[in-house]
This record gives sequence, structure tokens and C-alpha cells, in this order.
Amino acid sequence: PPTVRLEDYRLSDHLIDRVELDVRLDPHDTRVTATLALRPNPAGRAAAPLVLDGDDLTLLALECDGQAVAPDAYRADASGLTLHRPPQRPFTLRIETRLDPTANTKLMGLYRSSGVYCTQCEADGFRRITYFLDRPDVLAVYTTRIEADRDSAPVLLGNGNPVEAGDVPGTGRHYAVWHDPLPKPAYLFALVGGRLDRVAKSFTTMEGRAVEIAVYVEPGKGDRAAYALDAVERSMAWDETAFGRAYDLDVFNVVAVSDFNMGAMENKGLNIFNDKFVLASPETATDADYAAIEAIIAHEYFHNWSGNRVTCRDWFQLCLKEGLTVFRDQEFSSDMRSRAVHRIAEVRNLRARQFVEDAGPLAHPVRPKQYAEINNFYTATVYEKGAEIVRMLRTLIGEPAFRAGMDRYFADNDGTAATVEDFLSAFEAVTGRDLSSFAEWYERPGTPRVAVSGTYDPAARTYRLAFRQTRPGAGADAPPLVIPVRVGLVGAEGPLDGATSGRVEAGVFVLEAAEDALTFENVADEPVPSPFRGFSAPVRVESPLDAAARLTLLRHDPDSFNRWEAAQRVALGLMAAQARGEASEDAGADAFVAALDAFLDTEALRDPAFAAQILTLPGEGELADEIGTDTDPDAIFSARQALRRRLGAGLRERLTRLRETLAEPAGAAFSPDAASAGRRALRNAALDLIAAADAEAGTALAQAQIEAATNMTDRLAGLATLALLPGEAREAALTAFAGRYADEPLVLDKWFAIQAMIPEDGTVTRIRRLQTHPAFAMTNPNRVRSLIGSFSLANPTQFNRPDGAGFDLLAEAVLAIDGANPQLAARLMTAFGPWRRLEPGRRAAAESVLRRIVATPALSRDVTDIATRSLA
Ligand code: HT7
Ligand code: ZN
Repeated sequence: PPTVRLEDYRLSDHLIDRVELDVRLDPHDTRVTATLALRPNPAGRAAAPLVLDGDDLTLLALECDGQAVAPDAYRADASGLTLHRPPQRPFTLRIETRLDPTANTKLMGLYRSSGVYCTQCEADGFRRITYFLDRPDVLAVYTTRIEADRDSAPVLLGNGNPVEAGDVPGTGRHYAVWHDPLPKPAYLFALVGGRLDRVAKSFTTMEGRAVEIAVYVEPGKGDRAAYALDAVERSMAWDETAFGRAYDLDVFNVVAVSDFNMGAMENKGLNIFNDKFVLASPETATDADYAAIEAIIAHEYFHNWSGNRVTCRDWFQLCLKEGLTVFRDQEFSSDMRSRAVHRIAEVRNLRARQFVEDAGPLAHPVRPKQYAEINNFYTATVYEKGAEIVRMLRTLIGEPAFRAGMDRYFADNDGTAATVEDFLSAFEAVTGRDLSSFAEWYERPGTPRVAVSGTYDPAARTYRLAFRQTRPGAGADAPPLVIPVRVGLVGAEGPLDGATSGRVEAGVFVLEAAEDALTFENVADEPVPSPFRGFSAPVRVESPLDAAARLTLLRHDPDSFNRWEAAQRVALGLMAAQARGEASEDAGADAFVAALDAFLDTEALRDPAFAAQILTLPGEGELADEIGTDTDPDAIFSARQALRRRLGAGLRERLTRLRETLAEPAGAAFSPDAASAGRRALRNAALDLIAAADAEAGTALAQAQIEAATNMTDRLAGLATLALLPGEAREAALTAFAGRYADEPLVLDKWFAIQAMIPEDGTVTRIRRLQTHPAFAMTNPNRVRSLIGSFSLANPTQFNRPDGAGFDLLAEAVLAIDGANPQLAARLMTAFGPWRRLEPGRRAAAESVLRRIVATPALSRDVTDIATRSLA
């Protein structure tokens, strides 16, 4: 496929100031009339042809300034429209196209989801609605008239504010007109038409604007939209307080649909969501679901400023809106919940997804330099590492300067399409600092490593801490990164606050050279260093600390993140040794159990959510990442199981007591708040470990928990525990669960996922059977991700089976889906990412499946791109 390069960016030769769209919705024969107010771009090439993008369109009519365009003056086909000699002055183009929303299985452009008309235009879906300059730096003011059958589509929604609505007499049809006063790129266009229930509330902005917030959901599900509605209101209030950003329209609408390629979309004033991230009730949603709904509602709302008011010049700048908005939603969730626990969750996610991506063949810079298919660059690197860069910037310049820089960025770039350079220059302007070295973070793939080692001088009472940074694949001449290191020292009895270093300011040392060291004065005893507190930079830390020193951090570090990190490192060390066959004695595990016991004694009831994180071992993926090469997923699984068993046995009494103490009083009302969720998390972490050590007790406890459950978190945790314990009880519980939720597709997704993750030989067969289940559909992205995605991303032993049957299963699914929905197929393919780090047998099996996929005729650009990069 042709490659698009950042270095080839050129301004558009034409601009579009205003767009009037008339969309007559019909299941198979939708007519779109676009009236575009165009003009030559004074900064573009003079007398250039007008080249409009199109994708799968049929042109019905074309007029320029009210006159039909002569056939030899233009060329149009499904993929574009060229006007050879457009006027050299402002002109109006009227374009009529026809499309079939029901046949649109790609879920890009205008399509139908359970009968509801909806759109998805990012990144390049608007060209599937009309011919257009479908690029993010062409901003226009839109007025949209939507017309549809009144019975089947009583609700008609567009971007901006409602202007007018009425019947089309004698036709059974009606219409609504929407006007969006703020110029926007085409990727933010949206419309919805369908039968939907509405819940709403009003909000008054800090500027005194009355806003009607509404959430639209499938009929009968209005009571499940309350949490999302509340989250919108909290997001609006938070963005005012935290960033001084107010909402700018009279209405803010959220619509939930059941067929959606991603989580949600920030269309101006009309956010469209995967219903999984809107609908919640105690009976159907877990605490994790509530947290995800809150975060994604906030994320899309925050885009109103970071993305919509200030958009991206081109798709290479995607991190400008996505990384920044992830940072903003993470801050919001941290304020709504426990900051420490949220940071741990962010880092777990970063390591599980972004570090793995950065270490494999799909690694790319946060600002990529080229792409074959932009839809394949909505990645953990752009989103999560992009957010880490913004966080590092704040750590470097401090909170007040960060806020001033954000204000400056919004003020300077409002209503424009900006670049990463524009973002950084706002912070340079308010701080007077040169951020050109810091900008390097955007340019190169790979996770940096920082080696940290300390030397204590008892006579001088000084402690020297040396840092050395290296970057995978970077040559000796590669410039070093600017790395903020939040750092402190910890002694055997507690934090060593009296120890100071002139190079540590507000707790932060800035590592700017390849090697550097700082010296702490006034250090009474040999300390344990605590670098990268709060995970102050997205790096891999290499430190020679032994387990005893790390357990000192677990006990005494005032930084919660590094307490958790210490426990994770000890666990990783124990499991990695076992997986490599190096574990010779159990003393290390005994010390770890004792340290956890002591930790739980003082902390479990004070902060159950944090304690649950401490008890949750690093996943198999992280362990594979730690081992790095020639990994054997079975050995990794066994090592993790062994440590779970060990913890379960060693902590059995305490965990049993904790479960009793933390039990909800009978009849207590369910609340999804962070404290209640934390208590449930700790109870369920305890259940997991007890069951690992004692299958019989685990089975009984899990069955009792499912029986008594008043909410989905506890019911699902019980089922997940049973899923790891082969036998009658598991199958009976799975059958009962499926019966109870037969009419709840989003709950059945959990049921599909739990079975897809069973780490046993029979799972491939089980999945093949589940693919024929009446609730499963290859056309629905949520179903596919639940069954096939969970299998390939969260069941390492079975996906990476030595006989290749797991790879075959994924390949078959990818090829079955690709023709209909290439985006979905390509995302599934990313599970092959870590194939090169497998041991030789499995590696060969994966490679042969990848080669088979690449050789398949008529493969989409999306899948071709991922498969060829995976093999490169
Ligand atoms: N900005 C949105 C990205 C998105 C998307 C991209 C490609 C194809 C389908 C899509 N749906 C949504 C979502 C976000 O990050 O906010
Ligand atoms: Zn986003």
C-alpha cells in the first residue's frame, strides 16, 4: 500500500468555509446532498485541480455555482472526485451522492447498528458520506438537515445546536436541522437517527451557559444510563476547575450504539459510544466497567477542547489530541478515585500494552513518521505513552507552569489545526525554557532503560546515586532523553527526609545526559534508593537491589507507587527464576509471604483497594516481557501459578479473615464508589489466592459468592475463580450464568471472555463451539473482542500453543472478518506482536501463520499493513 509520510505534508490547495448537508436517510438508498462553499487556499498552489476524497460513493449529480458541471470538466469514481480546473475565486459545489447504510459493515461512514443510523468519521470516514477534503486541517462550519421515516427514526441528532424540526407532510417522514457554529474538520461530523430512549439533566457552565446534557440508549435501557449522565456532568465541572475549560454549545448529546469499532468518538456536541461504555447497572456492570465508563465519558468530553477546539494538523499529530486527552482523563479519574491506585492501574496498562508494543515489530514513535493505514495507529504508544510525555512535561516544569502553558496552548491555537511543535512552544513561551531536547520523546520508538546504582560512604555520610540511560536500537550518537526522576531515600526504619541533594528540586532530579549521578548529604545509614516515584518516566529501571531492600521499600516508602513496584519486582524476580528453571530454594518466597502478611496486617483495612493491587501478581505478559527472549508460555504460567499457590497457602488465615471483615452487610445498597469497589477488589483478590492454594475451598467459596452476589463484580469474580478450576462446578456455574443473562449481550461478552481465557487444552475447542452460540456474531466487534480478542491477548498458554492451533484460530477469525470489517480484523492481528520473543518452536508456528495470512488474496490494507510490519 502507498505510504503517507510526515515529511510530505502540504497545505491543502483549497479550503471549505461552509458545508450544508441534506441527508435523507433510507436503509438502502440514502441520499446526501452536500453544498460546499469552497475557495482557493491563498497559501496553496495556484490553479491546482480540486481533488476531493471519496470511498465507496456513487455520484448522482454535480453542480458548480448552480450549473451542472460538464462531463469533461471532472472525473468521479467510487474513490474520489476531481474538478480539473476549479474557479480561481470562491465558488459553490453541490454534490449529490447515494449510499447504502445497511450494507456498510466496515462501521466507518454512515451505517446502521441494530436499526439505528449512526456515523463514524475519524479518521477518514466522512469520505464515505460525501466527496470532501477529508483531512483534519480543513475546518468548516456545518449545517445539517437530517430527514427520516418518523416511526423508525423518531430521534434525529446532529452536531452543534438544534435549529428547526418538523414533518414532511404526506410522507410519514420528518426532519431536523442542526447548526454547529464552530469550524471543525470532517472527522468530527456525526449524525444519528433512530428509536432511542433519552435521559437528561441541565448544567450551567462557569460562563453562565445553560447546557442540556442528554444520553440516548436502546429503548428500555434508560435506567442504565444514569451513571454515564452523571459522569458527563462531573466531567464538565472538572474541566472548568482543573483546566478552566467551559462547554460551548447549548446541548451535549451522548448516544450508545451496539456496533462500534472502538470505545467512543468525540464528534462535536454528539459523542457516539460503544454501548459497553455507557450502560451500567449493579446487576450487569462490574466495578471495572463503572470506572471505564467514567473514564471514557470524560475522555470524549475533554476532547471538546483537546481535539475539537484545537484539532490536529495531520494524522501524524494524533498524540496531540489523544495523548493529551488520555492524560486529562487520567487526572480526572485520579481526582474522582484514589490517585495512588489509579496510577498503579495506569502503569499496569502501560506495561501490558505499550511496553510490549514498543518491544516488538509494531513499535513506532509517539509521533509516527509514516503510515500505510492510519487506522492502525490508534495505539497504546500514541495514547498511553503520549499521555506519559505530557505527565513528564508537568513534572519537569511544575504544576503552575503546566497550567499556564495549557492555557496558552488553548488560547494560541483555538479554532486551528495544530502540531506537537505548537503544543511545546506554548510551554516554552510561559517558562522561557528550551524544550527541544524534551521533544525527542515524540520521535523515537522503544522503551528507554535507566540503570540506577548507589554507593554509600559511611565516613562522609553521603550516598551517590548514578544513572545511565540507554535506548534500544539507538546508535551511540542518538541524543539522550530528558528524563524526570522523582527520587528519595528510604532507611530501615522509614523515609530519610533529612538526606538532601542540591540537584533534587521538589523531589525531582532531571537526567539529561547519557550518564549522571547525584550525591545525597547527611545520610546516617546505608539507604535504599527509591527512584522513579509515581513512575515519573516511562522507562525500564534496572537496579541491582536485592529482595530484602525492595521489601524495605514495600514497608517504608512514602511513595505508594514505589511500595507497589517493590512488591511487583520481588514477585517478578521469584517467578522469572522459576520460569527459567533457576529457583533452587524457597527462602525468597517465604520472605515475600512474610512481608505481605505484615503489610496486610497494618494496611489492608486502611486502604483495601491499594492492598488488592499489592496482592495482584504481575501478569504472564509482563513476566514474558521480563524474560525477554525464547519465552515458554507454559513455564511462565506454571511459575505464576506456583507463586499464587504459595501466597494463598501462606496468607490463608489472614485472607479468610479479611474476606469476612470486608463482607457487605446483608441488604446494603450497592454503590460503585471507589471505596466500596476497593473492598470488593480486596475480597476478590483474596478469593483468587485462596482458590489457587486450595481448589476445594476455592470452589465452595466461589459458589457461595455467586449464590449470594448482589452485583456483577462479585458474581463475575466468583465465576472467574471457578473458571480456573476444572470440573462440574465450573460447567454448572457457566451454564447458570448464560441462562440468567441470555438477553444481555454485554453480560454474555463477559461469559465469552471468561471461557476464552481458560488456560487449558480444551479451550480452542470450546471457543470453536462458542463461535456457533446464538449470541455470538462475527459482525459485532464487542462479541469478537470478547471471545477472540480475550483468547489471543489474555490466554498466553493456549494462544501460543506449540501445535499452532491457537494461531490458526486467530488467523481464521481475522480472515473471516477482514472482508466485512478490516479495522476490527487488523486490531485482532496485533496479538501476534510479541511472536518473535517466543521459544523457537512456537516462533516458527507463528511465523508460518503470519506468512499464510500475508499470502491471502484480497487482504485489506489494514491487515496487510499489520501482518507485513509484524514480519519485517
Ligand atoms: N478519537 C476516537 C478514535 C476513534 C476511532 C478511530 C478509528 C476508527 C474508529 C474510531 N472510533 C473512535 C476515540 C478516542 O480516542 O477518543
Ligand atoms: Zn481520544
